Amino acid sequence: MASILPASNKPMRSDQNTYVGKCFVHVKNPYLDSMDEDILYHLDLGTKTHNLPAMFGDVKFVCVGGSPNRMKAFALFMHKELRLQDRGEDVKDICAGTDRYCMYKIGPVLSISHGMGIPSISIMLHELIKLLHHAQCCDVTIIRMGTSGGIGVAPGSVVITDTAVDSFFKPRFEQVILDNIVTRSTELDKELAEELFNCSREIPNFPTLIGHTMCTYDFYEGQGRLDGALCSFSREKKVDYLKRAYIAGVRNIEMESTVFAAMCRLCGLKGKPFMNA
Ligand code: R2B
Repeated sequence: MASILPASNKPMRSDQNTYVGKCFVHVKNPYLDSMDEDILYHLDLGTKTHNLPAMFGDVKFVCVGGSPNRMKAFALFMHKELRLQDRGEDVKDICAGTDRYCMYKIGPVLSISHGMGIPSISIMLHELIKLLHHAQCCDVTIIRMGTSGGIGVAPGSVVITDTAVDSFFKPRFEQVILDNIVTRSTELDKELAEELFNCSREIPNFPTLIGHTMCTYDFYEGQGRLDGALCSFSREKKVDYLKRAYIAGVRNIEMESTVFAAMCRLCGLKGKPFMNA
């Protein structure tokens, strides 16, 4: 890699995001290059205060999940699996200066929490994508490992998402930009889904399937729950909706997958939500 870096230490790229077969993480913001400093507010990192290429340049896998405790547990698990030399207790929260998200780096793996819902994961993804871009990371795979509600699957099953769909069962994410709605595709990497599925088959008693994941804006009314503070539909309407979701190929419901799929796709990250239903 070093031999293809020009003196500026910025990789030369044959187009916006590739160089000799490598896929860089790219941003689509013409203003960023002219900024003197990029502060990643919610990660407590920045281009002037931190040497991002030295800290993160070797990252190949990013695993994200809602809860900070779960992502710390995953980091410790990865530390054990990768048999790293340093002690597990040395796994430190890189974002400890903020209580918005937590982040752990274990060799080439980053483990990051994203909170609940589209707005929360979207803020984290903007800053994560800029971080990976500034760090000149290439060929990065990102996986969301989350909890979800299963539809017509055995409790505890793992659903590997092939397509993230919205509440109308459509493979799209509608981003409000100023006062416009911009529709973005939520297609995910099919090969990665197959690869993960094949891995799951090597593990005994690990019920896993590939299916669509529906992403809602809300945990209660949006997911047909009868126990929220507000509920204006009948049990029959709920069951009818969930049946139609099942027929459309939906096997689980959560609250982050559409924006995750849309943003990762636009910025050159091979992405996949992977969830426990
Ligand atoms: C799954 O679980 C959370 C709600 O309880 C939300 O983040 C999601 O997608």
